[in-house]
Amino acid sequence: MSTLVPTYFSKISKLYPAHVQSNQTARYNQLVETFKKRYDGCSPSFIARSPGRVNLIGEHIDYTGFGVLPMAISRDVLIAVSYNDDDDNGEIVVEVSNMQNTRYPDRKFVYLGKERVVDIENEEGVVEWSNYFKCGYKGVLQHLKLDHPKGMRCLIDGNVPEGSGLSSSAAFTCCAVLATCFANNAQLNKIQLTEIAASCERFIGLGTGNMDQTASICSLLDHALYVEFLPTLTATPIKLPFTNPPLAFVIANTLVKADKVTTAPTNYNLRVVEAKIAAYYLGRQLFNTDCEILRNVVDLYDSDNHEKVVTVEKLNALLREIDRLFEKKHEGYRLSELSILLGLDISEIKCRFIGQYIIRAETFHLYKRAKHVIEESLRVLKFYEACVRGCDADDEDSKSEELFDTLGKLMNQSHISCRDLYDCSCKELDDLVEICLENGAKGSRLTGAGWGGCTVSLVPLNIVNSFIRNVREKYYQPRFPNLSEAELDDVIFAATPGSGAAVIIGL
Ligand code: NG1
Ligand code: MG
Repeated sequence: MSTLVPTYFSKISKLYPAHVQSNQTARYNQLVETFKKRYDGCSPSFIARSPGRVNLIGEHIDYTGFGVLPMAISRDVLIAVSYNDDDDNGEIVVEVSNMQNTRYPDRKFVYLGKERVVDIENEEGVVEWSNYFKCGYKGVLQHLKLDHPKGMRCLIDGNVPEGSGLSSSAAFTCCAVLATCFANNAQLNKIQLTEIAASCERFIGLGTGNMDQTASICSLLDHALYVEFLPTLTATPIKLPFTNPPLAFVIANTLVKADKVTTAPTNYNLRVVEAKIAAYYLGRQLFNTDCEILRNVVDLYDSDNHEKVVTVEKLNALLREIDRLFEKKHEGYRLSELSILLGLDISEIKCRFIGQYIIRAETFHLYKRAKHVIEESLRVLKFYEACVRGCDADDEDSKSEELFDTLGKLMNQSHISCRDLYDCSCKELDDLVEICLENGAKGSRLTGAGWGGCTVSLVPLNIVNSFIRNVREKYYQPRFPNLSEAELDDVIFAATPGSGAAVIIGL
């Protein structure tokens, strides 16, 4: 297995699949023109870009330490940057402006020194757009510890649909990381950039996994990315077996906005906490050891072996224990019951597992969350193997049919598990998945955090156009009759794997 750490300088022509090239050139030119207007005729010195991603399989398991399989898409965030002089008081100033500046008003802030860098205010229920920039900026400068970083003037253009499970937030923070690094001449490779980016969203109160940042930064054009987090972050580009059989991934947005920041206490952060508590309980019961994440429990199955490979056998062994050990399966545990189960005071539980996160929960579903995580990890292994096998296979029709079915089934099982065990689906996602399957998708599932946002469907290439037409008619027409053609192109589209983050100079 090769690990790729490509450098990040690139040309627009190398970043996007052929069918979206021409639009991109116009878009970059417009960004440069608007930059000049906004900043007194000054031209940007460089443009940083980082894409959104679609997760093909492996949902809600990155923060438990298991491998996932996303791919970057062509939708991305661009940040055009020029340098800024210190102001009259000698302060280092950063200005951020957005192409959509009626929705996202201009902001300006000053550098507050090596440790503090910049203050990020998080008001519950309010999303301040510039915080995503500040996150990346702060992450990089805390790492670099510069005495005098460069002042920056930035203009941002993003076209990843927001709150749709396509990682608009990671695309933005990753792009801010890259822009800040490059502005300050920092020599970091893509894995280092990813590690900084991955730790950044905590500044806005989210306990995120690292899948999105890795996909956004490390992806390679025409490849999906198999990402492993332990023992070290490894990003392996994999060819998708898609010329034979001819398959495509179609992304469809439910148009239910899944705003992860405001719903975190009952949704995303709660799942992170539940999965952590489940790991702790299993670690204590099975190995008499304190575990933080479920992957650590799996590793204990052969603690003598330093390789620590996740295998089907180990995952199956843990699954049997999960079924045996959790008495309360579908009703979950109240905090007082957890206290007895874990042998910890409520205050200890709060301090150890909840920490700085705000959580609102009546019951904690340890069984369902653990079962999903382990079964989903099994599906990722199978999906990965099927892709590798598919690329090696010769072109017999029977083999391609078999591959369709294998990948499709895994995606369907993933959706059902997200819906029934992880409780991260919603009615619209379930409806859309059903419509996609009824109209010829081989597999269909929610992608990203869930609770709204997008589905991803595996569709035979020869029916992609009719598939999109039918889903438009069955899902969008009755619910959103007023969507324009252009809007519809934005809510349902076929996606090919795009490239990861890059810096473009000399425009
Ligand atoms: P989205 O859907 O982009 O918010 C989130 C997490 C991922 C992963 C998925 C669920 C962030 C930045 N991303 O993605 O790390 O946990 O949910 O698989 O929080
Ligand atoms: Mg996100």
